[in-house]
Amino acid sequence: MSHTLRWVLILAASFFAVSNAKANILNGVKQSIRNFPDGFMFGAATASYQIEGAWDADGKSENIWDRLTHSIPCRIKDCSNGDVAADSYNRHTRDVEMMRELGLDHYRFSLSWSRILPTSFPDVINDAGVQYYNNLINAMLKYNIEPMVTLYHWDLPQKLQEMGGWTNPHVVDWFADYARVAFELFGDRVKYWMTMNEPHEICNAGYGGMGKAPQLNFKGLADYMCAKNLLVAHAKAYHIYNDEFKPKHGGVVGMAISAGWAEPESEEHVEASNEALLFGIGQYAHPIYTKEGDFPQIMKEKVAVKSAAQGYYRSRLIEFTPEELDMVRGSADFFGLNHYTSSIVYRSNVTLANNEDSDVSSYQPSSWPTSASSWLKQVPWGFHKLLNYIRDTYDNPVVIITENGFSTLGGLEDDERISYYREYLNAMLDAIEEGCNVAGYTAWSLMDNFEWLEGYTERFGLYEVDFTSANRTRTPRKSAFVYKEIVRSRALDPLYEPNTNVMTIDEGH
Ligand code: GBH
Repeated sequence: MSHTLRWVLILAASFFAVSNAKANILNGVKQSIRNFPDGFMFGAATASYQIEGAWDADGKSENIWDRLTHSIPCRIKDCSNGDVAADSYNRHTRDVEMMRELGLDHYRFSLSWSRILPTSFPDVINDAGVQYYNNLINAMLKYNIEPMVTLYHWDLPQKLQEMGGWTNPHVVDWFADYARVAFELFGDRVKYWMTMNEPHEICNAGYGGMGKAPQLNFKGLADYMCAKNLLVAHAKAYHIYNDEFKPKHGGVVGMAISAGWAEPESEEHVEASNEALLFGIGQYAHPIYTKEGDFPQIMKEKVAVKSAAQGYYRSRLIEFTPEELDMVRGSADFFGLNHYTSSIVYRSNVTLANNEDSDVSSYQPSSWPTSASSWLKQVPWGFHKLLNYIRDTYDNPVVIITENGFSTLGGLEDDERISYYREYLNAMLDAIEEGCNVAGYTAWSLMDNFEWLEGYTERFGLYEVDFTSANRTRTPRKSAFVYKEIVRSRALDPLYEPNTNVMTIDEGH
């Protein structure tokens, strides 16, 4: 089936989302099987630095996570790093076998910029690095698994960081050149592209705070410079693909935006909830997915007023030029959504301290089921509300859930993860029934991996990885068997109990 045709069918299918009587998994009152729409795509995701290892193999150069983990080792909770990680650079055959076992329609992974372009620029293309991705992509296609590729999942070449990274406006061209190289190398086979993974984490955690490399910790300034440059870089890559590659390859380009749902504490905090969403998802989605484009109006006003009161000569939020605004507006074929959790928000005192711009505070009640990650609680109704918000705010775009998942401390019996997946998929089906245009779902993660500052202490994998074994043995968890059955049957059966003795390769793969 042609790619465009398949896309049209997915769109049509979501309008006729078939579903049996609503299953009530939460209360266990009525347990029934719910079907997913025809053409719905199931996948799993990873990211280069988190799984590949081979940090300096075959000509790869240093990136900002290599630098962070090597220069300040115990910045990472278990003093670990991604030098070897799950060793996927040497194990793509096993990785593809796992995808076949699960029966995945697609696999989302990211490219390592410094593995493909060791100088950061297109003057030197590292054949060995390219070969690794070719091997991976070709093996997937052989078994009918659609590659979904993220160009940038947080591992910026170190040299570019030393020139300011995402705060340097030239990053627009640096990224556009890298994107072009990737489209040229892999565009004949890769039809789904994401430019960035989670701009909010890149800019707000990496430049505004200490949550991610490069830990610049310059809130309200560096994060806003990053945000603007990153959006323009994304848009430039989008237009390169759209103008030069789409005509021959017919693929699609989007971004994976992270968003939690912000539930108002009470009626009087509805405005705070609205603002939390505009400062969160809106900061990055509004410029791309609304008709008017640009950062949300309320955000522009708030930052401008505070900046003036603080004595700055101009708003800390960097404005787009009219040309940039046009370039960014509409620069996506789909809405990639990474969603994990929700919080309760309330209006907090307006403050000028520490460049706090949103005047909203949040918390998660301790009664919400918790994971191994401090920030991640199981709140399926928040997913449902967020999907409806995206439908209403961004004119019902095609949404691909590009990440969703749950962490444990390890172990093969992961009933909490199973419960999380079932309840979130159930909430997603509610949203689809209500007209949300969700075309696919991607579990985070295919396998355990380097969980950034948490090292290997928090595990998100459907497959457990033994990081102490030389060959990084992968073993399916109970959740892998349950996910496999969901993908096989295209249905959610809350009572299904897997036989976890033997994992087989799915028919058709
Ligand atoms: C994703 O980000 C990443 O794309 C992926 O690489 C990662 O492995 C996966 O999630 C699991 O973490 O102030 O302490 O509450 C998730 C993004 C990370 C955003 C945690 C919110 C909360 C930090 N989220 N973060 S905290």
